[in-house]
Amino acid sequence: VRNLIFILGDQLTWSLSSLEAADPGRDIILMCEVIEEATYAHHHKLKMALIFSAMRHFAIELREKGFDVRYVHLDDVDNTGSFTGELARTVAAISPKRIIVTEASEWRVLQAMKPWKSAFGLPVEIRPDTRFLVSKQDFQTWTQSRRALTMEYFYRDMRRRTGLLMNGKDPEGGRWNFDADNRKPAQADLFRPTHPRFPPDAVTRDVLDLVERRFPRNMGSTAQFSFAVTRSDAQKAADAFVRDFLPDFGKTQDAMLKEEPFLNHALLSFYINIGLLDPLEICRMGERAYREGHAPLNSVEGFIRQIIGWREYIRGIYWLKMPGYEKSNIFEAKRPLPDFFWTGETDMACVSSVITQTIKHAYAHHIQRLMVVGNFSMLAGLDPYAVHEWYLAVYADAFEWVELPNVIGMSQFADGGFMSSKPYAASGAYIARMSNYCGGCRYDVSKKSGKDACPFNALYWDFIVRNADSLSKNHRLAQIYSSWGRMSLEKRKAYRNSASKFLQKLDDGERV
Ligand code: FAD
Ligand code: DLZ
Ligand code: SF4
Repeated sequence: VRNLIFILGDQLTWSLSSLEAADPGRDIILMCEVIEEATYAHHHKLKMALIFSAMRHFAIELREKGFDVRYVHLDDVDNTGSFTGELARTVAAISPKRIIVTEASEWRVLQAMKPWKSAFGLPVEIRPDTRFLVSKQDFQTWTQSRRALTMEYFYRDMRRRTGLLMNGKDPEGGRWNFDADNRKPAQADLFRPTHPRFPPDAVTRDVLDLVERRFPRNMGSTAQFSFAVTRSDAQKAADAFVRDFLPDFGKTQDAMLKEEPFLNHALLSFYINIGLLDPLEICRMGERAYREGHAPLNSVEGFIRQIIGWREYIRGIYWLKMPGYEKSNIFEAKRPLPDFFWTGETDMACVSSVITQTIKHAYAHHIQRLMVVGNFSMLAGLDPYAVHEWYLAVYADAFEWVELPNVIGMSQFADGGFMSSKPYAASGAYIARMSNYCGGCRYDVSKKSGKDACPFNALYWDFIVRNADSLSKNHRLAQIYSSWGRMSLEKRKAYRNSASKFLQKLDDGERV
């Protein structure tokens, strides 16, 4: 009698807990493309194509290893359209002894798994997802006994736990964090290597056709598809990152250039999140590059911190706060997303550039997501739930467990500071310092108010003042409130008038 092993679209790895002790001669594997998953968000075409193609390639690998794989295509006539429906159909067809699955990474899907046992009258083994360093339980334990959930302390524990960049009990280089050496602006560099591209094979081309045919109105175009869709190609992308980009990763991590959307970033999150790459293995590759003298400590430490620090911490927060976290809205912001979120058509050169790049590549790097689109959304009082839905749709690496805390907690501060000690709010000066967007903008970043002034300047102060009830007791903002207090009445009025005119234009659907 057979086990039915159900593998989801972001579980494409041999080291998956549900595949432990799997027997090709006995067990059967189910994978399915279903309309419910394709439509719960308005996924970017490139995101959907990546997931379907990587699923199909993983099914081929499983078959090559002798597994009996039941692979349901989106277009199959009998496809019921949901995980539960497809499982029911398979159970009826093969009468397995039990179902084995690795827990879903998202709350919504895990909820759908819970009734399976009673629905099918079979044992259902939901195994933990061992691709993360920290279990949900361990994270919860870490949070007890703490007043503030500071990522930096969590990260230090992860360094100790993994031994990454450790010298016995001490951090390599005598410090845990080398960010003071990072955060530099960048120059366009014609000699910067280009990130590898992976031309579509026949399997991927079928998927691209499918996505264009079934989802013609979703964001983007599949014409430029160049993602890796197998573990071996994703590994090539990781090798190229460590070789060509990691050495300067730290220095340019926060910089933004309109000509270079990728700079020295890894472009690996999409592969890590669906299982093609193992996060710890990538960190070990980074550490090796440091030990061999190929990459400096500030870069390698920064990179490793993003993965064993931020990525794990974010996942911990998600499971701690779900369900309900998605509805957080401390500022009671209600404004719908402007149309330019779907077209990039705005005069704000920074926002336009990041959204246009997002439409083209289903990618923007961290600071573009946080300090351009995220910052604008929070300053303009956009509804955080709508902002969350947008982020979940448009980035190829977006799965709710990682997207939601980054958006609701880190970027919108909608949770009132559960995750961050102060909002990531900034005026145009920050964007001008870290990018080359402002030079080509119709707005003037040095002007504080009036119709040609950079909208971020007035919106920043409007945000601070409008939300004083929620923010003015935050000691990290004390200086900001005292600057406002010292400002002349006239100046304050000019800021608030400018902001209010801008927001009115936004509400009237006029071009801004
Ligand atoms: P790099 O900048 O090269 O970083 C290396 C790796 O570190 C990434 O591949 C990723 O695995 C990890 N990492 C870095 N920062 C974070 C973080 N804050 N949270 C989790 N992992 C991190 N990341 C996603 O994977 N999916 C999302 O849907 C997502 N949504 C985001 C939304 C907002 C508003 C913000 C501010 C950040 C979001 N991030 C998300 C985090 C981060 O922006 C991306 O992981 C990163 O840009 C991916 O590109 P990269 O591989 O080139 O990363
Ligand atoms: C994002 C996505 C999409 C678009 N389609 C599928 C699918 O057809 N089949 C599948 O198994 N997974 C898909 N996914 C990923 C899931 O929506 C979800 O993110 C994961 O199962 C984790 O909960
Ligand atoms: Fe963005 Fe303001 Fe600079 Fe224009 S001037 S690019 S709106 S920060």
